[in-house]
Amino acid sequence: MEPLVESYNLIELEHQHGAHDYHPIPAVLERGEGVFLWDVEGKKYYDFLSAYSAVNQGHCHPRIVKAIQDQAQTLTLTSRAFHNNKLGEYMKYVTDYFGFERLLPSNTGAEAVEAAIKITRKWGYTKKNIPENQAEIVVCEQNFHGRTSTIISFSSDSGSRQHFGPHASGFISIPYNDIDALEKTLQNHPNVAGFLVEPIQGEAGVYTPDPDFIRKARALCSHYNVLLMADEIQTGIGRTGALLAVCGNCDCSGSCERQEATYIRPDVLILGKAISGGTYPVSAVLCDAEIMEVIQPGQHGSTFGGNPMACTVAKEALEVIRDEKLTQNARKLGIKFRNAMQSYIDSSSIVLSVRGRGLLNAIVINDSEESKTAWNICLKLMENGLLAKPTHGNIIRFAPPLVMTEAQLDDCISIITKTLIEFEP
Ligand code: IF1
Repeated sequence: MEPLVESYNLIELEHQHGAHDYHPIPAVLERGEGVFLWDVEGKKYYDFLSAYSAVNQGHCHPRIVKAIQDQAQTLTLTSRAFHNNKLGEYMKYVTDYFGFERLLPSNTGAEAVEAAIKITRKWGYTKKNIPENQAEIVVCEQNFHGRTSTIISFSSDSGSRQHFGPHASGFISIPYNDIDALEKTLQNHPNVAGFLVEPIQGEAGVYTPDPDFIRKARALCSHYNVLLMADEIQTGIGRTGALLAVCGNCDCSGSCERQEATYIRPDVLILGKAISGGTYPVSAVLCDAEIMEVIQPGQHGSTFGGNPMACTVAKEALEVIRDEKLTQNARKLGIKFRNAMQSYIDSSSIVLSVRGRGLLNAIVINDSEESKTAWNICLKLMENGLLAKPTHGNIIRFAPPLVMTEAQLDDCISIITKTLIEFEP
């Protein structure tokens, strides 16, 4: 499918003047509202990526947009050299919301992961008495935690890592979802300060671990005095049908209030993306005071972190999640979506399986990782009015905004199944 003239020119402009750091689906978008996007030719699409789960509240949510507009006219940035009147209120709101004592503000996901690594290492030296420069952090194979030079050091993806060395040391990689490997590692490495984990691996293709993996990891971390660091940048804030994916196994319909016996509480919680509803880069690290106190003035910071725009927007975006019961909606629609896909798969030879939780799902295409099939399916989905993108060659991630209605989901299921049928042999 050839892009139309205006799209083509705009794509060319990027290609000629930009770094070739992405290979996007050829849709050139200019407007969004709720679950919909429009391209420069006026074609309307369902968004089934949500900017990698950043736009959980839907595009241009009127409440979030109003918060931005009002704050933009009042005060945008002070730096942390001074106080601003939004930061304290925001910190109180978010720590109450997620049940932690302290928040460290930052902008992008990778920055928050970096901050979490620094906090955890310093906790290791000052509270666990790990000898200086010996702290280790256990990570999982196929992880995705961002693109900084430290974070890519423990990536298992060669494209992310190769020729970007020398790489940072102090990370031990174990297979994901392998509780025995975690136990052995913690037994044999007394200098481990933290275990950094995604409750569901997004980039790995929405790889969902065994239901008790995180629970057992929690118990092991407590036993070995290791901080459980949950990267909920992609999975958090309603996406998986629970406020946080770490409590995805409890039966609270996403209304978890933490007194649930089944709630799993990380020691260090990392949030990004949807904390602002995808309108402004906002991220955060949350933990209790006993851990956060390792950071003292002059030891960490950011020009933009905690600015009044970010605080105002993120508070509004979190209120929207709660007021519109988006977590519960994600849970309900997710079940419907996977059931519909499963019944399609039962008589399909092009789709092997569907997996995920809430509205973070993926289908596995019956072809090799090197094949173009998933890419071609996504191009056809685009033609049929739905935007999604392959990951790992043969997996297609489906993650619409959480404001989707049941009728819209029915419409999308019919677009997806009609498209897939065209690829059946
Ligand atoms: C890209 C994936 C999603 C993340 C987790 C930290 C970050 C991310 C769990 C860093 C970012 C993104 C970035 C994006 C692709 C994308 C992604 F395909 F790689 F896995 F979402 F699914 N932790 N994820 O998922 O956050 O610094 O980007 O704000 O193009 O690199 P960031």
